[in-house]
Amino acid sequence: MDVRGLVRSLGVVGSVNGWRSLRDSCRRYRLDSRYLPSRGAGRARVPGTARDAEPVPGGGLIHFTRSTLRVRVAVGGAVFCGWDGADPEPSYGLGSGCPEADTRALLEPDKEGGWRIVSERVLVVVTTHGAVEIRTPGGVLLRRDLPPRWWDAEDAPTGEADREGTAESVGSRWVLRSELAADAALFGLGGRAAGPRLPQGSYRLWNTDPGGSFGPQDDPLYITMPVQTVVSDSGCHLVFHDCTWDGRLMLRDGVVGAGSGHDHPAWCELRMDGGPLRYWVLVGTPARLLQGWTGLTGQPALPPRWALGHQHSRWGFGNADEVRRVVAGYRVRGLPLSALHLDIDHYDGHRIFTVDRENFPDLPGLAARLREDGVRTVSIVDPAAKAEPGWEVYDSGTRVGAFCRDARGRTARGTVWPGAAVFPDFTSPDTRKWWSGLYAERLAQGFAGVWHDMNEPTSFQAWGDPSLPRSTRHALEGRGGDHREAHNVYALLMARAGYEGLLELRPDQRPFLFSRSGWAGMQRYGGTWSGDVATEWEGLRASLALVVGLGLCGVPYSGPDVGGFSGRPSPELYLRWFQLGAYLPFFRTHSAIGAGQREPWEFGPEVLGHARSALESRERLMPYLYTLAHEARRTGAPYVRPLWWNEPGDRDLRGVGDAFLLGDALLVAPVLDPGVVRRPVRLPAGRWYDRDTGEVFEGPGRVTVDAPLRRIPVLARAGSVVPVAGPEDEVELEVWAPEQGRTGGGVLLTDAGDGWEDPVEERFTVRWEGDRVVVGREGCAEAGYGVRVRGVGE
Ligand code: NBV
Repeated sequence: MDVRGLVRSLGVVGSVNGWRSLRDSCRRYRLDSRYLPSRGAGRARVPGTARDAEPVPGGGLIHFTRSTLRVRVAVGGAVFCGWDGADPEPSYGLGSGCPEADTRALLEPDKEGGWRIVSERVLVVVTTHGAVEIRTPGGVLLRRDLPPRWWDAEDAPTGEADREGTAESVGSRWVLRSELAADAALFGLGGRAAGPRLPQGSYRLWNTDPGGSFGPQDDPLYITMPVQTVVSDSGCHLVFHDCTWDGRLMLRDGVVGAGSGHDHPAWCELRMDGGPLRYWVLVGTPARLLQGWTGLTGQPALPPRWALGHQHSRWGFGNADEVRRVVAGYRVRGLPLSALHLDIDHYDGHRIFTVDRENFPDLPGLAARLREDGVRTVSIVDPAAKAEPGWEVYDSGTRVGAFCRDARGRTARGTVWPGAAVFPDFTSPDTRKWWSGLYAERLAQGFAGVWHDMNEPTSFQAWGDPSLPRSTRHALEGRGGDHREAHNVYALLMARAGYEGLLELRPDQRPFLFSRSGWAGMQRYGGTWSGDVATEWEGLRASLALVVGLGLCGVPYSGPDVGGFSGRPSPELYLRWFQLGAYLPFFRTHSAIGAGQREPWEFGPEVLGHARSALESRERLMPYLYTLAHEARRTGAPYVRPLWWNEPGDRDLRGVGDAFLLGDALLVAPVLDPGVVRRPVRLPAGRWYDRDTGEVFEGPGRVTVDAPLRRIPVLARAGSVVPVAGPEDEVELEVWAPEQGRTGGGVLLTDAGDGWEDPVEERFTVRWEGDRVVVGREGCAEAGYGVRVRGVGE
């Protein structure tokens, strides 16, 4: 038994819930061992030898003695590979179904004996034994998937739902090993604290609440995704294994020029507990990969403009007076605040979609008054509902059959904050519809957005996985199945229900939603945040890793609990976290109950002064950040990008985890260690200016930059145009002189800040005219905005 888990369940969640979770763990053991099929070791099945192939639109079906492989290239260049009859659909990952086939892609016999599918952006070679090679159109090898192996399920489950005769499939376990270039660096797999470049090791694909707070060594976390971006000298590619089941990826680095001078390839091996063996591959530059990926899984939701401002939260505000006091604290000090978040302590007895009327007697009134000061309110929403007959949410959910059932067909119960709790089955369209309607209550309370928590889903357990039993039944859109298949998409589908609900209830406004857990495609509905990151320097580093890694998985809007979730940060740690947060898309201070306050004035006058400058820098950058939000929606390019984004061939940049690009124009080098006032920065190619001092740095290479306590280094790329907010909130252009003989440019996207109108796009050009830097706007001679040219004679 996991002692940490037991202590946690008996202590932290209160002794009644502690004993409950002990009982839950025993019940889970009984249910899972009785109703889940046992898995013997058995002999693995492999595809055998290729017999023949038949062309189909976009590719072909290649028949082996013991399996079939479908290869299909879609318009836009994404390649689908499906073994053993696996089709692209149904899929929870794909945004709007399977893209059309690119009928120009051709199936041909390969001269080595196998088959090849030739298309515009990628060449797929299938060998006679079932290895699949992904090559550039010119033939350079990017990835070789060895023939897969399957272990077919021996026993069918004996659960209730199977007697109902659903079309449920009992997945076979499978293993797929892939060889990658010797210099390959791997990114992604969801939110991984050890990243952004994933060190060799083993990564589980099972959304997990780590319990307590986490640091870089904790894995897996709340969001796992079978999505990898691989960067190597020979090119970049992205692979999405579209399988929601539990699994594990083993990763081994390669060795360049090992021993005898030969390279040892890097490799990874994916082992899945079930589900279809199917995957998508995209090939191209990082920008192309993200464009293709969000083309496949959906455009990122555009946050309303206010969601890019500073937001503040705390678990334990306690009552309306405390909320008013905190907001007034921001106001009297002249500190900008965009939103205030209410955690579970505003609920009535931990019941979701309720309000504690004693401590928050008039929440709509409070929200309206805050709104007059420009502060929105955001509400936490947990999925688990108190199992309490007579309470409307429980009763209405029961009436529509919204809650998950256990393997015996009884309503599945777990333990969360309200004690005994039931869990909506978001894999059922009826449940989603019912759940969507519940958000009307939140809107009536004056909330402008929602924050989904505990949706891995978490159910306290005395030991083992803190979630529902794996034998728990799910609708899976009518196909039927169990929690092994539904667990990883639980939060994704909760987000879908929440997003659709908000959209239907308030069609003129963009839903603002962010979710702790999720899966491939979650960007369609909103963003995410770090979860309970530890209040330590290591936690600060991990929170940046998460944001960069998630961006490469198509989720551009995220950020950490500034200051860390647990414990009280030192003033220096708080300040450095705050300074980093000011350059991340989601900028929110938050803390655990009892972990002290995170308001900027709680750490002394010096920190307050520097936090104020960080807030001012954030406000000034709003036009740029909002442009990046629109670009993320249009192109999938995250606001926060790794330094290798434009130069994946620069190996030195691939391992950088302490700096990032914010859009194309800026490079942010936060301070992630104590006592640091100067720090090294690995620069991408080109000229860079310190945005504060104007000091010039030349890349590529390593330079040292000043990082005094009052600011973190932010460098601007030569030739860039950064739209910023002037003193009256009017847009100004901050223009950085291009290198002599070079040109530059930038873009500004503006709209009403909410709603669905297309943005106005303005493109700027920058060039030298003699010894003057001239800024123009496409279609006009003049820039049309106030221009401040920097980097000339500073
Ligand atoms: O709702 C309370 C917390 C919340 O403050 C935090 O942000 C979430 O990540 N929540 C987790 C549940 C309690 C965790 C101990």
